[in-house]
Amino acid sequence: MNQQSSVTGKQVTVLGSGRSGRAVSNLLVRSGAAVFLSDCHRMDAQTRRWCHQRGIDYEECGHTEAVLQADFVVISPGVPSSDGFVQQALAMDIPIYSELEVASWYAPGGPVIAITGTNGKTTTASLIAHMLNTSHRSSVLAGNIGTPLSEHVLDLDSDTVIVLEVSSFQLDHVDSFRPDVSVLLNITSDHLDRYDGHFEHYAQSKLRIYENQSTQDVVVYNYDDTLVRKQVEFFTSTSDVQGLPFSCQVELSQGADALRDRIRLQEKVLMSIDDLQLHGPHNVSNSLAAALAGQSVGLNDATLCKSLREFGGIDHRLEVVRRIEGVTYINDSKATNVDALKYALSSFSSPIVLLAGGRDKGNDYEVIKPLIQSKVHTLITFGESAPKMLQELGPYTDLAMASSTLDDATRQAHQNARQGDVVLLSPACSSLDQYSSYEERGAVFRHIVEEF
Ligand code: UMA
Repeated sequence: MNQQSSVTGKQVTVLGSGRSGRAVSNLLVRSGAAVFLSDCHRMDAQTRRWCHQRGIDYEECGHTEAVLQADFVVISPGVPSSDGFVQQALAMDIPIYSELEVASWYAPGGPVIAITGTNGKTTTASLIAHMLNTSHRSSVLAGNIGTPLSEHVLDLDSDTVIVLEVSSFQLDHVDSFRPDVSVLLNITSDHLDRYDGHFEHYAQSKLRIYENQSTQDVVVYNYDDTLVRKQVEFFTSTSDVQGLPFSCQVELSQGADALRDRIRLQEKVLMSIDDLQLHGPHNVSNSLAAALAGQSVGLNDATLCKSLREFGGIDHRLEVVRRIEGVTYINDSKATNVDALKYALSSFSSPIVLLAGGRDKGNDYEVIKPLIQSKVHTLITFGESAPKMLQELGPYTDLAMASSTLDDATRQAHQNARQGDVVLLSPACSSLDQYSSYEERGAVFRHIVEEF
C-alpha cells in the first residue's frame, strides 16, 4: 500500500490524537477510509466533538486490542515504536506508517525539499521557505516545525514547493516517502530514550530521508560530519542520486563551501560570510545547506544572496530577548539536546551565565565540559535534570546552583550576571517535564526577562 487510491474503503487506526493524529485522520476520512483514533490519554471535549463531527470512532485513556482491527496503522511521531500494540501490529503484518508517509501519498507533484538533522533543521527549513518567498515561488513549510503535512496537502497546487522539517520519529515508519531534495545537516546524539540508548538506531532513522530517492533527486549533505559524509557518499556512489556536499572546513569543487570569509557555490563566490544575517558557525553551515537546496529547485544567485542577507532566524533559537544594564538575555529554548547547547556556547565570546535543564533524554555531557569551563562562569540548572547537570557540569564553573523552576533560575541569573555577560537559556533538555513545548518554555523565559 503506497497510494492514496488504496485508502478508500480501508479500516485505519491512527495512534495519538495530537496535531499529527487529527490531521492525518481528517485526510484519511476525506479519502474514504474508516478511521479509529486511539489515544493513551484523555481527549479534551473539543477533540471528542471533532471526532463525532467527522464520523471518527475513537478510544481514549489507553490503547486497546481494538487498534489491531485495521488494514493499516498510522502512528503519530510521539508514539514510540516500542509500544506494545505497535509491536503486536508488526507481528501480525499490519503495515505501520508515519503521518508523514501517508501525507506524502497526496503530494500533488511539485518539488519536495525535506530537511533533517539533529540540529539546525528548523532554521534551515525556514530559511529555504524564506528564499522561495523572496522569489515569489508558491511554497508551504510543514512537518516537525509545527504543522503536519497532512493538514495542508489536499489544498496544494501542483507547482507548490513543499518544504518539510523532518524528525527521526517521522522517518521511523516511512515506506515510499521520496523527497526530490533531501538535506542532511548533521547527526549527533539525541532522543536516545526513544532508541533504547542506541545512537546507531537514531542515526539509521535519520538516514532514511534519502532511502527512496532515485534518478534526478539530490541529497544535500554536510561534508564536515564524518558519519553523514560516509553514509551519503556510499549511497550516491551506488545510486543515480546526485550528492551536493557543503563544508566550512575544505574547499569543494562541487557543492558549497565557506572559508576565508567567502561563501562559494559551485566554486563561484556568492557573498561574504559577514553579510549573513544569521550568527554562529553552525548557521554558516545551515546557510550553505539552504543555498544548495534553493539552487536545486531553480533559485538564482541573486535570490539566494538577498535571502541570506535578510533572514534573521527563528524564535527561541539564539533569540535576543533584551539588554539590561549591559547584560544580554538570550532565549535558546529550542536547544533540546547537548549538541544544540554546544552550538549556542560557541556562538558567544562574552562570559556566560547558563540556564540549563528540563527532561534529560539520556544525555552525555562529557563533550561540552571544555566549553563550559572556558565560557560559563555561572551555571544555574532547573527542572527534572537539575541535580544531574549540577553534579556533572558544576565543577567546571566558578559558581553553580540548582533551582526547581525556570522562573527561580532566571531570577538567580539576573542577580549573578555582570555587565558584559550573556544570560543564556540553552537547556540541552526537552521542556516536557514542566512545559507543553519548548515554545512555551521560551515564552515563559521572555516574559520573566521582560518583567525585570
Ligand atoms: N500518545 C498516544 N500514545 C503514546 C504517546 C502519545 O496516544 O504512546 C498521544 C498523546 O496523548 C497525545 C498525542 O499522542 O494526545 C501527541 O502526539 P505527538 O506527540 O506525536 O504530538 P503532535 O501534536 O502530533 O506533534 C507532532 C510532533 N511531536 C513530536 O514529535 C513529539 C511535533 O514536533 C510536530 O511539530 C507535529 O507533530 C507536527 O508535525 C515537536 C517535537 O518536539 C515540536 N519534535 C521533536 C523534536 O523536535 O525534537 C522530534
